[in-house]
Amino acid sequence: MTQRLVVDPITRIEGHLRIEATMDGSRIAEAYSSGTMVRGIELILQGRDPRDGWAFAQRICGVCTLVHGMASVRAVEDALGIAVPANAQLIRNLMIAAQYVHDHVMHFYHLHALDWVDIVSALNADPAETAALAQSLSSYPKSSRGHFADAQARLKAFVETGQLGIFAEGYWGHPGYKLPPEVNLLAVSHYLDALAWQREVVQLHTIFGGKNPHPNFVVGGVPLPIGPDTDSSLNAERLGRIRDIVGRMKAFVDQAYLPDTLAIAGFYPEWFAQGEGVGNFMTYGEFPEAGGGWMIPRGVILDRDLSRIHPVDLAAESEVQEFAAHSWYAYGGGKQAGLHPWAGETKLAYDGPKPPFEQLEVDRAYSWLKSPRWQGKPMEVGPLARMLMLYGSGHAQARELVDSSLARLKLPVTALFSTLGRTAARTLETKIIVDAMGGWLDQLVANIRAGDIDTFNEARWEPSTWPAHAKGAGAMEAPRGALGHWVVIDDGKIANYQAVVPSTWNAGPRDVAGLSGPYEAALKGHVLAVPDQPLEILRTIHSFDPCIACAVHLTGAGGESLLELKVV
Ligand code: NFE
Ligand code: MG
Repeated sequence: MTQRLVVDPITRIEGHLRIEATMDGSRIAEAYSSGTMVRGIELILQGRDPRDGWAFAQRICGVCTLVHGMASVRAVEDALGIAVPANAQLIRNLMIAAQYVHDHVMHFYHLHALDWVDIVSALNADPAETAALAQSLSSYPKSSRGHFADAQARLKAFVETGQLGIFAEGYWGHPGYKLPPEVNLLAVSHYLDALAWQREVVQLHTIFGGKNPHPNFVVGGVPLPIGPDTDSSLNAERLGRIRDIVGRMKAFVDQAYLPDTLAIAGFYPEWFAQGEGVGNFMTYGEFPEAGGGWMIPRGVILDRDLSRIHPVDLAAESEVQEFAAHSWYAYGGGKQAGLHPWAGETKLAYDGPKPPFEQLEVDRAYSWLKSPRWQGKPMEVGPLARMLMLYGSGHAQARELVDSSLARLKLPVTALFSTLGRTAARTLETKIIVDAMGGWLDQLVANIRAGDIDTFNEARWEPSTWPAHAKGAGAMEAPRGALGHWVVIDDGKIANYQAVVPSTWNAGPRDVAGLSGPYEAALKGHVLAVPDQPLEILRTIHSFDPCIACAVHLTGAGGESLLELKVV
């Protein structure tokens, strides 16, 4: 048995991810990505009313809390030919955008920053110098010496009691940490500020969708009437609160998230030259525009060639397929086939070693994730794919943001194909999306003023109006990337339901041809400075913002109990 480095669990992610790596000295020769948790939501959906599907599908995840609801209603609307009123589309855009801004800021400060920020070093910072640095970077108001001294005191209290709590297992003092103490303190302080900020921004979902996480949707629109002054409708007072929340989102992105990303990235230029992945990128498109198309286009980029964007057809059997050659599923009558999601299967068949085990059987099956492919090729999805699509298609703000950020960091555009390129792309797309929110809100208000208060299309609500057999594909860009739900409806009920999810594209195992997906490809070649503190693996894996709960859409102590899901 070849000895392997095992990192399990990868922390500061959503879900359960294990990375194994064969080493060539201190260099990663081959990496293996395994989702170690299985769920059964695609099975739970079978037999249900398609109008209810979103409420079940949305429970796939608690981080990207609305995206599976959104993809589900779009899949059913596609199957039944339902058009969505303009106001509902604008409200959906605002809700999706709020999800992005919240999720990306939280990822940066609470999940990813500690790969670059040594919180113990922040104890040695001079709060006055930190304040001077912060004030030189932006107009963020919480930049006084006193604010940083308070943040440092809170941190010190943690450390002195020996209770670093959620910070306890960090690799503090690892030679890979390069930030001066003052930058570390700045980031730690914004980590704490972002915790408070997110409590306010989720209120956008509670106003438009009743609650967060998991706001409400409806097939055919949004379940929110627009009306003057009732407690349950969208009125002038609530629109005013939405505008206030959008302003708070934008202020934090402009004054903290964007400047912090660039300031921290500037200390790690070598991370703009490694961790790329597969070199192919895919988007499904998002933020539908009134005249058709999307703000972020749909397409595929192959081999880094930004001059050519290939079209993507979600209904074409030969384009999006999932393979299970190295997954714990029985599949397609054999393990070699790739299945389009309308014909997709979820048949659990664990045949791996009995846990706890030393290492995965990587020549056989080693993950609960499948391996999605586009025309047989692995694709990276997510913020980097979207920024490349915007950049390649000539989006003016994207060009300006990418070019000016890279110029400031003295890096070429090829630096995007990297670990920190991915992280920077996430920040830059947040800026583009938060800036677009004001325009959608203005449009919504203008429609209402002009007398259009329609938020729901009831034309095909009754199952008696549906065809006996229908198929639909619902796509969206979730924060982590291209998300598709494929539904087959027979006689008014869901006959088959398949979700092919961003983290499945990025974190899936090798395919039938032995080709790695983005996580595995991105880790290959990393050199570990301290092999029992694999900080480098965390940096690159976190740059994708994993969500394995989504990717393997009840864990039991024994695999046998999982079969009970089939009879729900
Ligand atoms: Ni559970 Fe998700 C997003 C979706 S994951 S977080 O974004 O879809 O890959
Ligand atoms: Mg699936």
